[in-house]
Amino acid sequence: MPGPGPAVTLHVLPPSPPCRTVEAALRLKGLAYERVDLQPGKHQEAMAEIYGPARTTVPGVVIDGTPVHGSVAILERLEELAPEPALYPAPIAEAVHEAERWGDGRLQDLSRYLPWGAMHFRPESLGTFGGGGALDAAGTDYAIKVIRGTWRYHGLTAVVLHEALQDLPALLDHVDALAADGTIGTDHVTAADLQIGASLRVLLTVGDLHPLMAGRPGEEIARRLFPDYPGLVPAGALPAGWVPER
Ligand SMILES: N[C@@H](CCC(=O)N[C@@H](CS)C(=O)NCC(=O)O)C(=O)O
Repeated sequence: MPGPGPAVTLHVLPPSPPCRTVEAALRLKGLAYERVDLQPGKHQEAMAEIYGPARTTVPGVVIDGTPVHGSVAILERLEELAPEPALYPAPIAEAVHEAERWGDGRLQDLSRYLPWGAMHFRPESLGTFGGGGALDAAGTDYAIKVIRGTWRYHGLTAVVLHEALQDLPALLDHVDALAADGTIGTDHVTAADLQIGASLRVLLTVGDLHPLMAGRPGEEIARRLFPDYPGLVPAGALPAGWVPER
């Protein structure tokens, strides 16, 4: 039987950082929702049917029959629907909007490139992302196919991966600055915490990135807000010298 709140259906690919962002926001707002896990590859057709032909990425939500597509638009809509607790608290709302949009850019790209990039070198670790251990030989054959397909889909090459790694230190410095000025990382969780924290949590699945991230505010936010995120590509996967020094 429908509850007193709006009817919310969330469409996701489960490991996706912006999907985690939206799910965390729904929980924070105390809104009941039904989550539909789409099948990678088939998700585009399903999303286009609901959200329109140009809107094939996840996440999307349908709220009382109205589709809203993309993590930023969804968080803004959730704020209208359930103003408390505020995702954009009044005194810092503008800074939070800006930081959220920043997090929806290059940092989110890296959260896709770097785990898939590192996995190329340790394909058996794909099994850990499903909550299991490293894959056996037959499983690794399958993982190699999946990882190759994902590299093709994202336009990943070794050069793209190397460039992404070189961009990471400046992005992490910006996260430090946002925490230092109180836009993220306080007890009051904002839209920017959820957007940035989800991407950083996925980056923590790459063991080679731990030295760059350890002990910094971004790591604390990511682990606090997204405690359960399986998967680890063991340190030493990426070619020597590709990860910048801290
Ligand atoms: N910036 C968008 C990103 C959407 C996006 O690229 N989502 C990825 C998952 S993280 C996706 O749908 N990938 C599959 C695809 O591109 O078809 C948002 O935050 O909603």
